[in-house]
Amino acid sequence: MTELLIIVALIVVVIAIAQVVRIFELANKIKGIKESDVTDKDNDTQGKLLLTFGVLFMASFFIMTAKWNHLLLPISASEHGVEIDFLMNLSMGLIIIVFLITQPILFYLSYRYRGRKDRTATFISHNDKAEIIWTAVPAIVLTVLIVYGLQTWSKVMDRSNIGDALVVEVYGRQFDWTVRYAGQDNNLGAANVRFIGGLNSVGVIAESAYTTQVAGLDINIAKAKVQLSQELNSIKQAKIKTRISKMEAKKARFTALISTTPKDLLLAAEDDVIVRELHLPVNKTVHLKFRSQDVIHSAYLPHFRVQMNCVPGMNTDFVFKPTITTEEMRVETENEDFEYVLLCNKVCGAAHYNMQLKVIVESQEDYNKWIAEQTVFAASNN
Ligand SMILES: [Cu+2]
Repeated sequence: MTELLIIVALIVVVIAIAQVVRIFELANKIKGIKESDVTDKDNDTQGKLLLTFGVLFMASFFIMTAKWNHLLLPISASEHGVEIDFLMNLSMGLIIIVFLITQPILFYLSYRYRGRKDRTATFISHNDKAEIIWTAVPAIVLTVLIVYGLQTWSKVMDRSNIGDALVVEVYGRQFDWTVRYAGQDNNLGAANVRFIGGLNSVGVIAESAYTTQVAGLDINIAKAKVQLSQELNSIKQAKIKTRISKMEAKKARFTALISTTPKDLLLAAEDDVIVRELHLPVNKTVHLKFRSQDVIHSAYLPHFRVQMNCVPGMNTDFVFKPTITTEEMRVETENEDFEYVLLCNKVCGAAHYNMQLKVIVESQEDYNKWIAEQTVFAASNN
């Protein structure tokens, strides 16, 4: 009911405004003023309104900056992030300086030289000096920013220092993240979505998993065969046959994958560790490798200035070094509940908003202690 009343009230207001405008038009017609005529009074009003808008606009910039500046990210918690922040602050600084100079001038001059019957414009055909200045200055500034940006980017994406990096895989799917550590050998085993089965939720290709997965399939195939032999209804028989052939195809797929994966990779997979939290030792280079099961996700670690797409059927990665532990960041942000987080930054479906993973940065000792407590892949399959 209230909604209906609001709609009726709005319609009445619109009609009233239209009528007032109509009255003005008629009054002008009587006075002999054409609709297209602009009087000095009109220009004066418009000029003052523009100046008022300009003042409010500039004031809103300062008020919003003062009020919401604290919502920006805290200092970078990674080595390369400091450079990204510098580049960002440099660009924003330049933009804000230009904004603070040009906008007040724009609004003031529009007001100062508002239209008046006795004022005519000065005609200047061109001015070489002015044109050179306003072309050269932005061109130089932008070139410097772009070259500096490209240099920073190639430094951020540098792969030359990954020799002793900790290798970790981040696996995205609708709607959660799984983390796989490479284990003692720091070598991740191969993985494929077509190898997912039983407890092997991210499809790690390993003999231990193969044995369990195939054993499970064999039991189900045998059960289905017994069922088939007892079934008299032909429609149900056909259904069971389809189920059996699907399970046999799956078994063949597993066998094909296990037989085409090199022996050393099969072995490397056995000591992998699969968990639901990302623990990182501080001041240690991390080589994050990303995979996705279903659609494109984007692994976003805002505090480390890291983001990388996770694309199904493709391997992407990012190398960085965390420099501030969770504990230190709690002190820095004066927030004892502070936690680092990895978020999905690609709208990937209904529960995208909740696709996040807790990230913990800790000392090497704490990390070693934590990883030692986790179950290795070979053991988790039995
Ligand atoms: Cu996602």
